[in-house]
Amino acid sequence: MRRFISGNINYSSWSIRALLMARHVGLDAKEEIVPLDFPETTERLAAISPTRKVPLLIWDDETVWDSLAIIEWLAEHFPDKDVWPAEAKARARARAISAEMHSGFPTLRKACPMDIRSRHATPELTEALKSDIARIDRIWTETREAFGEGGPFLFGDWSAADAVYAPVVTRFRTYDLPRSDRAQAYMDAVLAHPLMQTMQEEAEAEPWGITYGPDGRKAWMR
Ligand SMILES: N[C@@H](CCC(=O)N[C@@H](CS)C(=O)NCC(=O)O)C(=O)O
Repeated sequence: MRRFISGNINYSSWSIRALLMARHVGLDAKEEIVPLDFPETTERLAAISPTRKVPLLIWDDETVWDSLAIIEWLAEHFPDKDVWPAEAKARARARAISAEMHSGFPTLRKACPMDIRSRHATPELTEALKSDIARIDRIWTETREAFGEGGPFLFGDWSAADAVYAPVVTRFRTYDLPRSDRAQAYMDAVLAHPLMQTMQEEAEAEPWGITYGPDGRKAWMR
């Protein structure tokens, strides 16, 4: 029995990174959503996830948690699906920029929580936020310049690196963050990808909302 458990498509950026790649490889798994920030959420997650977090891949008797670990699992089990770029230098760069996203950009994450279907005012562009934004713009433009010749994505064809940055692309759109023309062209390609179009539709259809207030996050039914 294979199950892929994620949080809300609209809000759970870690979930959609791994889910995009699960769908990219055609993973045959039952997709389930545990909506975040309801009173029962932690208990529901504790019953299945050692970290009480999503995403989570249950693969027969193996449980894999953490978005990057799931992506690596998919890369191992679907070697013909080009989860990472095929060429070694490109693959190394793809892993480096994905690890950088996974462990960094706390200011951007805090100031601009993912909310795919909504549009919000641009937050105050503090030096820390400007620095995160500039670094991301540089990652997109430099990677495309060095490796993107064969197509519109970071390494030409769609890869895990694009899935890792997809929630950042939607944040740039949601909060209308400043970006270069080349970053905009990359964003347009990501947002037009069929897997992203499907996620956009799913995010719009979800019945759950989350409000970010001074007392933390609160879930509600739309
Ligand atoms: N490093 C983890 C982060 C996972 C994470 O923080 N997931 C959030 C949702 S995006 C979560 O499950 N939160 C649990 C909760 O809010 O109760 C990964 O990459 O998968």
